[in-house]
Amino acid sequence: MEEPNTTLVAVSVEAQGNNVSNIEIKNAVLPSKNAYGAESIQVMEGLSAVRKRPAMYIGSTGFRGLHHLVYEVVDNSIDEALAGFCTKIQVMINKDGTCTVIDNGRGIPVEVHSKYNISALQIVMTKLHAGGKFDSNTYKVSGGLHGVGVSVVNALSTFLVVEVKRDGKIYTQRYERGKEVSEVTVIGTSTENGTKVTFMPDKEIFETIEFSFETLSSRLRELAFLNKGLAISLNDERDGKEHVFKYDGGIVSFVEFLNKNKTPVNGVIYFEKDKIDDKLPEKNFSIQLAMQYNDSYQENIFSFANNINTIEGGTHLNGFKSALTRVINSYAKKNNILGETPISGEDAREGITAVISIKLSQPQFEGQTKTKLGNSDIKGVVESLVGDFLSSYFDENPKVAREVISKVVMAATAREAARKARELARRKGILSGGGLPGKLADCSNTDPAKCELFLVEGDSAGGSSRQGRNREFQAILPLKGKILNVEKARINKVVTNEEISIIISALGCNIGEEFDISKLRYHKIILMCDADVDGNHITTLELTFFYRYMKQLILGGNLFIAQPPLYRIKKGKTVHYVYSDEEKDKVIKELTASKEEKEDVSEDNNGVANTEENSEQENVADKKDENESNQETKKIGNIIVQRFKGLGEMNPDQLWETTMNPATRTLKQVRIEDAVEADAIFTILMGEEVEPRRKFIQENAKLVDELDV
Ligand code: 0RA
Repeated sequence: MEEPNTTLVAVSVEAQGNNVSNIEIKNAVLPSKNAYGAESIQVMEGLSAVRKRPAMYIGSTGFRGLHHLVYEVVDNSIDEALAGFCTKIQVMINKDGTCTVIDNGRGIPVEVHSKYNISALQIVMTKLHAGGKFDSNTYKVSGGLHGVGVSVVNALSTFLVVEVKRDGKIYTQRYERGKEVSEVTVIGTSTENGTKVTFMPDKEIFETIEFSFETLSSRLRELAFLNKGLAISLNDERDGKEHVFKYDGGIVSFVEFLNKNKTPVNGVIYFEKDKIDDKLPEKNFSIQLAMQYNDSYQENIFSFANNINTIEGGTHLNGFKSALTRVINSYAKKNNILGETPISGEDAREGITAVISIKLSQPQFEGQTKTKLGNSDIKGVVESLVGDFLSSYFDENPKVAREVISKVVMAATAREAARKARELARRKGILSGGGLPGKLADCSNTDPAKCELFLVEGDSAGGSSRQGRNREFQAILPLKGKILNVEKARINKVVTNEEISIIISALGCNIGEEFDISKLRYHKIILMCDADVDGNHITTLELTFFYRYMKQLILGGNLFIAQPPLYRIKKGKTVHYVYSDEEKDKVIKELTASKEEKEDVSEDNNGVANTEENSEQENVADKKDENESNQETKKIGNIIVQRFKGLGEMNPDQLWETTMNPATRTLKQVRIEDAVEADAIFTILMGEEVEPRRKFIQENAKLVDELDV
C-alpha cells in the first residue's frame, strides 16, 4: 500500500542575495566542441507514450513529478553551461501558474532538418529523445529521471511556448499538450543567444500544479553550488519573492554554507581533477571534493553524480570514504600520533562536512530511489585520486593534519569507551535474555518482513497498545518519554543512554559501521506518540536519532509515524474517528446537515466552521459526558465530540481500530526529500547554537508549529 509521506524538510533556511556580476564559468571537463547542427539530431518517437505513462518519464505525477518538469528544462540550460555557452539561468513562477525558464546558451537549433523537412526546434520539442545530445561525450544523465528531454515537459503541459534567440533573430513556436499549434515564426531580431521556455503543467496529469518556491529554491541553490560561477535566479511573481544564487567558490561555498551553524576545526580542503581522453570520451571523468571538520559529532557528506544528489551514496562515496580512512590511519601511524585504539572509518568522519561531486559519461543509477551510483570502476578511481591528494595535502599542511587527527583520535577513544560501557551494561543485565530488552513485548512471527515494532510514548499507552495489538506480527516497545537529544551528544553518551540502547537492541541491526540491515527484526518501525506538544517533541527526538544513526532505515522506507485520531464523533450509534480539525468540521457538518435542510451541505468549509462556532454555540455543552469521564467532551445537538488528549486515553480496542489495525489506520512514511535541508533543520533545531534556532523559529513559524521543538 502506498503510504502518505512525511517530508523531513520543507523550508529553505535563508535567502541568498548574491550579486550577479563577474560571471565566470569554469568548465571542468569540456566535451568536444563539435557544433551540433540540425542534421545531427536523431529523431525518435512521438509523445503519446509520455502522456499515457507520465510517471515512467518523470518519476511521479505528484508534487515531485511537477517540480521535475522545471528541473528538466533547467538541466538543459545547465548542459549549455557545462559546454561553456551559458552563464545565467532565470526561473520564474508566473502569476497565471506557468513557469518560465530563460538561459543565455546557444539556443535550440532552428534550421530545417533536410530529411524531415521540419525545424530542429519542432523536433526537439515534439519528439521523444530528439536532440543531438545523447552521445556519450557529454554528461547527460541517462536512465535517471533527469535528461529525458524537454519534449517530455511539452507533452505534460496544456501549453508551452518556446522562444529562441539565435543567428540574430528571435524565433517562437507554441504547442498544446505536446503538439505544435503554430509554425516556427520569426518575431524579431536580437544580437543575443538563448532559450526561453514557458509552460503550464497539465492538471489532467498532475495531482497538483502549484509550484513551491522553497522546493525550487533549494534545488536551484544546490545546482548553483555545483556549477561554480553560474548565476541562477528564482522569482515568484505571485508574491514578489526572489533568490539569486551564484557561488564563485562552488562546492567550497557549499561546505561553508553547510557548516554555517557549526564551529569549524580547519579551513575548507578542496581538490579537483579532470580526466579527459578525446579518444575515449566515454571514459571522461571529473571530480571535485571539498571538506571541513567541525566540532560536532555528526558526519555530513553529500555526494553528487552529474549534479544529481546521490542520497543513497554509491561507488564514488565509498571510494572517498576508503581513501579518507586509509590516509588518516597511515598519517597517524607515520607520525606516531595513533592512540591506543585503531581508527575506524566512522572515527575518521566524525564531525566532517564534505561535498563530493563527480561527472561521468555513463552513470548507472541504482537503489530504491535511483539515487545510488552503481558504476563499479568509479570506487577505485575516486579512492586513488582522493588518496593521492589527501596524503600530499596532509604532508604539506602538518598543522591541519594534526588538528584533524587529534579530533579523530578523540573520536576513536570515545567509541572504545562506548563499546566498553555497552559491554558492561549488557553484563549488568539491562538487556535481558537473547539480548532483547525486558520492556519489549515481542510478536510471535519471526519473519522480519511481516513484523512491525511500535515505539510508544509512555507506559500507559504502552499498556493499551500491548493489549490492543495483533501479537502475531506487532511488537510494542514503551519508552520513557523524551529520549536523549543525539544532536548534542557524542556516540558514547548516545549508546549508553538507556532508552536508545533499548531501541538499538530491539531492532537488532546495530548502528553506524556495524549496521547490518539483514539483522533488522522488524521491517516497519512505527513511532507512536501523543498528538500534542510533548508527543511532537518526542517524535522529533526519535527522528533525530534515526536520521543521525540509522539513516539507512529512513532511506529504505522502514520508518513510519502513526496517526492517532484527534477526535471521536458520535451520533446515535455511529462513531467517526477524525484525524484533523478540518476533518472534524467536515464530519460535524455532514452529521448536522443530514438532519437539517440539504442546502447546508453545499456550503464551503468556512461556512461550516462558522456554523459550529456561532449558530450551534448554544448547543455546546461543556460538561463531561458520563461515559467518557476522563476526556474533553463537547455536545453539539445530539452529536458528541470527544477530544483525545493522549494515546493513553484510548482503550485497547479504540487504539487498535484507529491507529494500529493495518486495514483502517493511516501511517506516514518518513522520507528525506532534501538532504541539505534535513541536515540544516536538525542542526538548527536540535543543536547547540541558540541564535540560529531563534531566527529559524521566527522565520518558519508554521513548520516549527508542526514539529514543536
Ligand atoms: C539541442 C541541441 C543543442 C542545444 C539544445 C538542444 C538546447 C536545449 C535547451 C533547452 C533549454 N535551453 C536549451 N538550450 C539548448 C545544441 C545547439 C547548437 O549546437 O548550437
